Amino acid sequence: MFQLPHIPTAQSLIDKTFSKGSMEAKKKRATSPHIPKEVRSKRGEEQRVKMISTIVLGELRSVIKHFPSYDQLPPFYQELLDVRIDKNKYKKSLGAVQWCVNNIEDLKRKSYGDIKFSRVDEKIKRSNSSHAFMGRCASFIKQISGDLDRLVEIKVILAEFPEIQNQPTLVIAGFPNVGKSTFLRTLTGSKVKIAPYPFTTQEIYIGHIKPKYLTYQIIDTPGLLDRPMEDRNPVELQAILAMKHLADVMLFILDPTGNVDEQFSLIAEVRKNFPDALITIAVNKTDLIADKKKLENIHDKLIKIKLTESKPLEMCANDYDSVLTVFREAEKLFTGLDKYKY
Ligand SMILES: Nc1nc2c(ncn2[C@@H]2O[C@H](COP(=O)(O)OP(=O)(O)OP(=O)(O)O)[C@@H](O)[C@H]2O)c(=O)[nH]1
Ligand SMILES: [Mg+2]
Repeated sequence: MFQLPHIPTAQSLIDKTFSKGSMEAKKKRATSPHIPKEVRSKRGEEQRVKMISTIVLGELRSVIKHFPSYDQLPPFYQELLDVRIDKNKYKKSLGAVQWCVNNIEDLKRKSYGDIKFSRVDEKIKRSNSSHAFMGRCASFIKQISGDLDRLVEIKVILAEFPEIQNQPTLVIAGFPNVGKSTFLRTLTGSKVKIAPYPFTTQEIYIGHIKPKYLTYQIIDTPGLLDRPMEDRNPVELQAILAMKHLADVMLFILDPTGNVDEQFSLIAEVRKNFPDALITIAVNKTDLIADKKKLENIHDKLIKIKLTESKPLEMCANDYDSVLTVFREAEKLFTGLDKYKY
């Protein structure tokens, strides 16, 4: 999703740049043998400082430039980051890299000046300046060692973030194991993991479908249990964020072979939290229900407790035709949205 740069460890940055600096200094001393040795040695030390600071600053500036600043992230990504990591640590780590850049810039200016404006015969003074530069430079880099390591962890998290498009969006929600991922896979061909146990989906997954002119974004979410918002874990919170920030329409999938009252209660809770949400409900796994009366009872109860006004659709999430029928029903709710116009 984000194009993030390579992040070096503090030690690898020190090792790489210092050895490059010493190679360049040596090269400079060896070129133009007609020039006096002291002059070449002076140029060598200038080159060392220049080379080390150029590489270190280049790598660290690239980290700052390519990592998105937290405050500029769209709200969905900000909150998604919040459920995965502590945003203050993120800000602090980027701030620490900037601190290191500022210090090395100052240090370079001073050390380079000391060497450049030294007299040719001040070899010891130059060598001391050069050593002091390397010592302080290494010390600045070591001080942000933990921050660089943390940015590596954050990079892994950011790289996995789903790529959200500005398209009409259907968010699939429901209890764990009800067939949400199966629905996404059957409808869009998306290779999401499906398994006969709950909590299979741990993150948000996206598929697309273009039935006619418009491309829809279909979002599969981790399963939700019926519990208050404050008790939800970070995995569940991702589903809530998709509902809050991304859903134009929500599709609730019910599993008639599970505890239906708890599933009703979940829909009621979501309705309470998102009173303006456009929600459609489908009853899945109908192939497993021999007693059709049971399905009738579910329908009646949904209408009675005012979770839906019309009879919810029935489907078998492995069966494309029934899945498409449910999608078509959800599609009707998109009419009137700005994004829906074409
Ligand atoms: N018989 C039958 N099994 C189904 C149907 N839909 C899904 N399943 C099965 O139900 C199990 C759970 O399906 P998933 O699609 O992984 O369910 P989920 O809602 O994404 O589950 P979580 O990711 O854990 O929330 C799998 O074994 C599916 O094969 C259906 O219509 N009929
Ligand atoms: Mg799933």
